[in-house]
Amino acid sequence: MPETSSEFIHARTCHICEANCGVLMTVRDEQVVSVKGNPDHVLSEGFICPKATAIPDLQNDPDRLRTPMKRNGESWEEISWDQAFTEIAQKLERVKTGPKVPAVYLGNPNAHNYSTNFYMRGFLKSWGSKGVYSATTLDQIPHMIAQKWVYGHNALYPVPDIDRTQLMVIVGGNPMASNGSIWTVPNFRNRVKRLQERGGKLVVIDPRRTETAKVADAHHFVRPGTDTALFFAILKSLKDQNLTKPGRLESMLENWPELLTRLDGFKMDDLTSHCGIDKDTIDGLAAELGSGQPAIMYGRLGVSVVRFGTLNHYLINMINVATGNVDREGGVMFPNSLFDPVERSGTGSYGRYHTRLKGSPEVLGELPAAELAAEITTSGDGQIGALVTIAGNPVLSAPGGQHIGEALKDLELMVSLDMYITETTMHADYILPPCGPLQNDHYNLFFAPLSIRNYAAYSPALFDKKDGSKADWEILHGLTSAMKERSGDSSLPKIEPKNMLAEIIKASPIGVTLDEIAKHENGYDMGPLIPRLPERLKTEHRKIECMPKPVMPDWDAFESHLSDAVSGAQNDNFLLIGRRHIRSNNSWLHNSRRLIKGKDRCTMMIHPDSAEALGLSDGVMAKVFNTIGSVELETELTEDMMPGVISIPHGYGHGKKGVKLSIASERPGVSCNDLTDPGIIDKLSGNAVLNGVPVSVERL
Ligand SMILES: Nc1nc2c(c(=O)[nH]1)N[C@H]1C(S)=C(S)[C@@H](COP(=O)(O)OP(=O)(O)OC[C@H]3O[C@@H](n4cnc5c(=O)[nH]c(N)nc54)[C@H](O)[C@@H]3O)O[C@H]1N2
Ligand SMILES: Nc1nc2c(c(=O)[nH]1)N[C@H]1C(S)=C(S)[C@@H](COP(=O)(O)OP(=O)(O)OC[C@H]3O[C@@H](n4cnc5c(=O)[nH]c(N)nc54)[C@H](O)[C@@H]3O)O[C@H]1N2
Ligand code: SF4
Ligand SMILES: [Mo]
Repeated sequence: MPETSSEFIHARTCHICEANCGVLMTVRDEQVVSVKGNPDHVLSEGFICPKATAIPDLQNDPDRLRTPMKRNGESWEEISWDQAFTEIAQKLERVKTGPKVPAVYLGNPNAHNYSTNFYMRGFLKSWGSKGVYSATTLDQIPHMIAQKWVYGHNALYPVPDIDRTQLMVIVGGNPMASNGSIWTVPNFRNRVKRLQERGGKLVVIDPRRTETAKVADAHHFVRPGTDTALFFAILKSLKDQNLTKPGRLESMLENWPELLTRLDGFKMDDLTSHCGIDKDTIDGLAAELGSGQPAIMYGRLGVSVVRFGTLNHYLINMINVATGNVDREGGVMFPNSLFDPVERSGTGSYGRYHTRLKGSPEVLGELPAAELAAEITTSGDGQIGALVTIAGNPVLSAPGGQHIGEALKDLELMVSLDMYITETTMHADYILPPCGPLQNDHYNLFFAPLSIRNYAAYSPALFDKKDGSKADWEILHGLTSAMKERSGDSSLPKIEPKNMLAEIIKASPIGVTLDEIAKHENGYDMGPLIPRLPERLKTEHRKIECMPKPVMPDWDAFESHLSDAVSGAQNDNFLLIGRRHIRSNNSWLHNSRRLIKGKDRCTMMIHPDSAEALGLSDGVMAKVFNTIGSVELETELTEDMMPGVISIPHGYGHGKKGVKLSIASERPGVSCNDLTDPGIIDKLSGNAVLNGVPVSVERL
């Protein structure tokens, strides 16, 4: 409640991560003076993490750009929006008349900004790029393509119904730090407590004893990059123990017996020795998953950004099918969202065109970000000459990022929509900064289809844009209009995204308006998830496909990989994995003093036994290297690491000359993506391989 006439409470959704928590901001004299969790929010129940308290820091950060910037040699010049749009359109046209082509890189924050997306398609068309390189191919495209092949649509996300399950198995995810991913599950910690209070269990499988493993009932180490063997072993064990019980799904399955038969090709011993989890443990897990109770197998980044990422997600879905836990309360379920990507868009393309150099297929319109550097630097027809990056930082986020940084210097035109001069945008010719986060409104457009309840939330902007700033969508509108004008096309109408959203919601069969939703400051709750199959299936035969043909080449490839691994000698290399911290978000929250305080987080975690063999002790500088690159950073000894594995977080490396992040560069850290290999991808999806990377370690 307002205490003085100029003080009020502003309720909004935190836009930083997928949890979409409800926050309450006390605003006094046009300044946010406190940020708290909204106790009445239907999903987050009062929970927030420290990142939400940094939203005002982002709004007020003096390093945040307020006007368009044009490069002038080594320095930057402030220019007007009109000048920026006109010059960019002109220069793009020049590139297009030459032999080179324009390209696009889309970063993660685009998913958190509903309005940008309404202007994206038109922009991409005018910019003239075939497909986009994106953070999706550093992340979740294996989920999306597995869903397309199994359920018939890339947006049919099977969401863990944690509030009604009895067993949750998390493989390669750390929601205690990440707050959940492809799974909008705010207040994860308390949901786990409630699961445990009702006699249920959380099991974590991860090469690090993570924050999530520490609140779990059981944790098992797995050798990085070998979970495919684990998933096959669980399926095989379910079969051998007579526990495959799809139940009500039975009549919806296509090629189910064929899948079960093909499992006979594996020897259990090979599978268990490859992943490093013994047969008893696997049989025990299978018995619990297949006991008939509501149970969930869920995998995230640790099993996505690996060589067999798509095969992994297909197998996870098959385990949930085998135990009858797809489309079941307490299993994985399909949310019902007002903006329904399943009904509104096609099922997504695959292989309509291929990358020029490596011939990787376009997947849902996306191209592997791992291949971006080579596509810029390798001459020939189709070489990239102009690039726009929208809310992305591939130099720190993509494999072999240092090579992307070098490649960006070769571009004839580079434009970045970003509010900071980062490791990536420092190479741009123009940086176009969006308004501050509190000048945007918010709607959970992409996260409703991933949420643990059917719900919607709209929050208005807190501050206006009288300061002359533009939202991302307005920048896209300005650029598109300028490009259209130059090519003699009619101009682009400027429609408020909120109005477009209102139309979409009005058209939904649920029968509610955006105005109505906006009145619900605590979120508009439409209840728990409900069973929706078979009606929702979009495969041609309207069944769940258990042996999708496009997956099979990697099934075969895994079989030969497994036999090589089993017969081959162990090498002395370490395997590098990543990690996330609750006070950080990818590469871009390191400029908030309150978030970076405490000890340095960009360290190399290693097990004491592994360290001893190398003469490394706590705090000592180590060199980590391979054929891709080399970094030097502090050692952090911890029994939480699996021996033979090291962990370095991504998103650091702010020490490059030209970066303007004054707080972040005080403790810049190093980029683990200077070590990840752009030459290896998940073949089916084009996704990067960022975990399980072979490296050598030395004491400095
Ligand atoms: N080794 C390793 N690498 C990884 C990962 C890993 O686990 N390990 N994780 C991968 C994953 S999952 C992802 S999603 C990618 C992320 O990859 P990217 O999306 O390329 O990187 P971010 O660090 O999220 O960069 C976001 C950029 O957008 C800017 N930004 C923030 N908000 C806005 C906004 O509202 N508008 C605009 N225009 N700009 C904005 C920020 O300043 C920042 O420069 O990284 C991947 N890289
Ligand atoms: N605080 C914070 N929250 C975030 C982000 C952030 O940067 N910081 N980023 C957001 C983004 S873009 C995303 S995509 C999500 C990611 O969300 P999560 O996937 O939950 O987050 P990660 O911490 O990357 O978890 C991956 C886990 O996989 C483990 N792992 C690594 N390799 C392997 C392997 O081979 N096998 C197995 N089984 N496990 C392995 C790692 O040790 C790690 O614990 O988080 C989102 N939320
Ligand atoms: S978990 Fe933290 S960053 Fe994510 S939405 Fe909630 S408050 Fe924001
Ligand atoms: Mo991500």
